[in-house]
Amino acid sequence: MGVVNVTPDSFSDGGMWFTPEAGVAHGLELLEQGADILDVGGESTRPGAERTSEEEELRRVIPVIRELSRHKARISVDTMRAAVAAQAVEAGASMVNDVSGGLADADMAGVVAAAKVPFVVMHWRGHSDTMQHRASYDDVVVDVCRELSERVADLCARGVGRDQLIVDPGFGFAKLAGHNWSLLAHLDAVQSLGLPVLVGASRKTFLGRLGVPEGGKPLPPAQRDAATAATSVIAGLAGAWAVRVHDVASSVDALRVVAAVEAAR
Ligand code: PMM
Repeated sequence: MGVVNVTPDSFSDGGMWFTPEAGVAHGLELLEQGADILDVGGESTRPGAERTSEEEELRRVIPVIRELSRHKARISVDTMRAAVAAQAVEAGASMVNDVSGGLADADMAGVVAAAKVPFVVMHWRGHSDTMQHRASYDDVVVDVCRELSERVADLCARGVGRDQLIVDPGFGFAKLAGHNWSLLAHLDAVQSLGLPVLVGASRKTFLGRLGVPEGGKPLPPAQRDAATAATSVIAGLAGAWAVRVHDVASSVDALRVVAAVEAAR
């Protein structure tokens, strides 16, 4: 899954693909590199970010989705808003990726149930302006799996089919570096929820801190792609359904290695 952020302020590539034309061109480039799905988002969720208005989010994502879907791309919309999800599906998206797992907008479950499209349920504890205050766990792996299964039960009770759901442990969302490493080390626990698993570790700060002395500045996001590809290998070996990445080419290569090794077992 290749990331198309149509935002001025995403932490990893903010502003680079902000016009509709740039967003579409970037999406096409990711398809060339081997992406199976394009995840189009119009609201930054970096730690500390404030919310984008619904009107602005729609203005950003709908033209890009409409144009990319004319190129037969499989498109997911990265949104926490039911109205954006509904209009994105009308414009050609065939999947909804909600970092709040349906918690941010009470109408999301109904929209997804009616649209009958796959729905990514990410582990989430609150909006970006406050989420890092909520990074407290007894056992991060146990707690994240429990909270994800509660979301799954709630969504199913609201009419979403279990077969529509994909789960994501939410790297970097209400997580400190140690929490992210524990989750990456125990993806098998997330797999044991019995649903497809999406891993979104790409370019996140915990990767940029590797090899940097305590208190030093993390590597800039664009220099985290080799580390990201390593997380794609870990995800692939754990049996993840997909990885959500900014640099598609390096993760496609990494996953080809995993596939070749699996075939040789
Ligand atoms: N991370 C970001 C945005 N959307 N969606 C899912 N399912 N999982 C993630 O980990 C995730 C996401 C933030 O990263 P970005 O600003 O680079 O898009």
